[in-house]
Amino acid sequence: MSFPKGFLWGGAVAANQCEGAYLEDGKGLSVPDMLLGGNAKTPRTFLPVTDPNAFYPSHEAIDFYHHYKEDIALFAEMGWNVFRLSINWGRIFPNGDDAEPNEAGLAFYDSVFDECRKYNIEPLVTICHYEIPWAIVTKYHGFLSRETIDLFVRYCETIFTRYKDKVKYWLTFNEINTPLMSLSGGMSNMYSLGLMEDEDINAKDPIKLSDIKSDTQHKWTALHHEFIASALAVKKGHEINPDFMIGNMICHITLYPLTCDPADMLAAQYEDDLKNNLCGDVHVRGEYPSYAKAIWKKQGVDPSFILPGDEEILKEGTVDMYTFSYYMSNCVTTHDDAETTAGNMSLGVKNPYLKASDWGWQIDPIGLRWTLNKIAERYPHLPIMVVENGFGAFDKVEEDGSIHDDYRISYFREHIKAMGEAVEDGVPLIGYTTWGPIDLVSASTGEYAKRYGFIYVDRHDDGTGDFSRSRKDSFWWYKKVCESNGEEL
Ligand code: BGP
Repeated sequence: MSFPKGFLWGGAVAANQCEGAYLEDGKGLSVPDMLLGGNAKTPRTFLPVTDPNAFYPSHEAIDFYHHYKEDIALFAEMGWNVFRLSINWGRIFPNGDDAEPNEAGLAFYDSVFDECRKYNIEPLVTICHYEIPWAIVTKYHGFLSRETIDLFVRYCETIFTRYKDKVKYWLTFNEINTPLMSLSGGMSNMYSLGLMEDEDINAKDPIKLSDIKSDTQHKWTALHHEFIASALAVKKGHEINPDFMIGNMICHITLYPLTCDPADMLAAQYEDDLKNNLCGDVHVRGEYPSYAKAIWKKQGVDPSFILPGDEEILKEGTVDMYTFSYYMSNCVTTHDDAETTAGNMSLGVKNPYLKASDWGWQIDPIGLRWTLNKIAERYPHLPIMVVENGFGAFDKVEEDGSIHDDYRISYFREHIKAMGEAVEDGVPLIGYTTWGPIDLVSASTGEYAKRYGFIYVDRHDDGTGDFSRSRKDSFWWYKKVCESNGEEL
């Protein structure tokens, strides 16, 4: 494999899934702080923090807040030159609309970025990774309100100004398209848009995430407001530092027609446009694509949320790079007898040629090569980065403390090979950050047991564990990959 010189190799985490310290140094509550744990069979539930005996995994997570120096040293040992992390909005503006930012929160990320720089690791910062301050949900219903656009832009201006010499790469919203995925409904509306109805906000008993109510018109309205917020942020960022590279972030679940029935082909095209393409088209081209109107018509949506002036804002705030997460693919069919499968907030049809993880996510490295080519053709010359890819699995710790995760190595080997082939195909791929390089809390299930890391963390779903870190076999393997620029797989 020959990856371009200077290719970015590293890993990705989100603040709410690793930091813990959920109320420390002035941080306010954010959406994930309201979520209890679940597992592959039992869905996560939502309960506004009222129950002192309940276990909220994000409250302590893996305590990155107090272990970041040790963790970044381990990342450096693997030979990384990039680390994707998110800033937890609630550390900077605890209530979202505070008059002044929280200095302790700003100082924390100063230290994290300084630590990265010490090892020549470039931080890649997600500005909002499912971390909308809870007060913005209760007071403004998240991005349903246009006031939240201003709150977001002020938050961006604050961090862009503060870190303008420490951070070059930024992503506005993590997986902005998940509210358009079929399984997500209320769950990703809440996660992604901060959108909840009062009845759910005031729940006294745990609610299954899949039961959180969602309204289609509200969803599209809030999503439009995120597009506007993202475009304004890009514009503001470039005013503060013209060298900033600011990207979007799409959850790309590659979709194939199950059969060569033309009706399946058409259905797959519709689903692909809705779920994978629409958000990227708005971010990259600065306008809604032609097919958006047909989707809104089909879903009974009135696009009157597009106000005069919005179209200009979208045009002026197009992104500098396209980034996406890639874990799996799904099939689409119009035939009734197909076997369905769920994974990564999406419901799909099983692909008879693919195996799946213990959580049902279908493993498809060739799909990554296909997807990279598709994106490169759709948005010519735009730099592309794969900013999440990984394998959630149960790990077994041997008596001597070693962890032989060859299944994880083989998942990564095949996906990195596919990226190398895509580079040879001509795709302008500039970097790769694996998901959860250190074990952390799963977003969909809230588990610790669904482990992604090269680094094991002693922390478990019953709340036990001493947070100690240790290297899995995959740690040594990925170190070799990073140090050889992808040549040694
Ligand atoms: C993506 C999210 C991440 C992450 C990952 C793995 O959708 O951006 O936050 O968690 O998926 O998913 P899970 O944690 O549910 O296994």
